[in-house]
Amino acid sequence: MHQEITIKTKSTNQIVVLIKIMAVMVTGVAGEQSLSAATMEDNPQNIAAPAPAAKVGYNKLVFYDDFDSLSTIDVNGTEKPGFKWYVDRPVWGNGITEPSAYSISNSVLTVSSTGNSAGWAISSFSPKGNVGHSFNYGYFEARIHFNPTLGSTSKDWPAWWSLSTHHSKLNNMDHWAELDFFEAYTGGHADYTGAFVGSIHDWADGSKTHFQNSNNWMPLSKTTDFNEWHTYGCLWRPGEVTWCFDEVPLMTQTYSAMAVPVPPANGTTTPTPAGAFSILDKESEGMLLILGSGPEWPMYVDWVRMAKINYQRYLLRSSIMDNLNRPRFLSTTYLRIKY
Ligand SMILES: [Ca+2]
Repeated sequence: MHQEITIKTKSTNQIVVLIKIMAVMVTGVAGEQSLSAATMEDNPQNIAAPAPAAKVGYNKLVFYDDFDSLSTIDVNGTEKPGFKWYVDRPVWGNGITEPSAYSISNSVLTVSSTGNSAGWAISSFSPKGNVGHSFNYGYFEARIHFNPTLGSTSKDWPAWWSLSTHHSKLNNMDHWAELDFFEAYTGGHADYTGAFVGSIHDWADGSKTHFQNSNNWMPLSKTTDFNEWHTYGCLWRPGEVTWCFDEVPLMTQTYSAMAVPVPPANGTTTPTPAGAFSILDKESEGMLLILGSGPEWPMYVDWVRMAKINYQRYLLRSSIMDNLNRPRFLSTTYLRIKY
């Protein structure tokens, strides 16, 4: 899917109207949610976008954490703005993730969970505080290692994933999406097989209706050493998700509101209905990012990166106001949104 919009104007009145349109388009089409200026400033400009992202023009890093200190984590559970990671859990979860479940040493995050949290330890958004960062579309990547022999010891497993922010905040059970970038999936207290498990979940009707991509289970090479660093990535564009291991594409799921997804899904009804998975692109509040595992099975994370199209300059330009609080545009301007 490809969309390009170009608007040119010359009159001041037109520009004011356009600025309002741009604000809607930037949040609604480009889909960035709640990204604070502080976070963007924290992103080192000299780090290139990951290759699978740059290849499709997602060349702007908009969320980044090298885990150099705990200062990016809301360790006190304030649920206030200013952090990249929060420790409260979705509204149906009890308590917060305790400090024993995460630590940082030598620029590496060790993360597990406090238990009974479905692998949710820290999240880019605070569901209870209603602050943080959620995303629509982009390339999501983490550099991770873990011990693959601990599967049988643990109810949960290393996971780097995302969930509907709206659902996490309100526990709305009508219809919501989950996008799992990578799971060392075991199902609980079982050996890890060495597969890259990457999934889209289309949940509805209080979980009674569920579709999941049928190609979500991709065995990796038998020689893969999970104790070594690897990158686990997921490229999400409108109607298309591709999972990547060490930046090499593994599998792709396409979908649309009007057609049966390709490949067809596994789920509660067969054949797969048209429109399955398209809920992912309709999440108005975006998806929050989650890192976690079981208490017995820690996951080590060097960094997290998230890249998407470079539209920041439009946000910056539309935020320049004169002393009467009018947007300042003195010359011809144009808007281009491309994805
Ligand atoms: Ca690091």
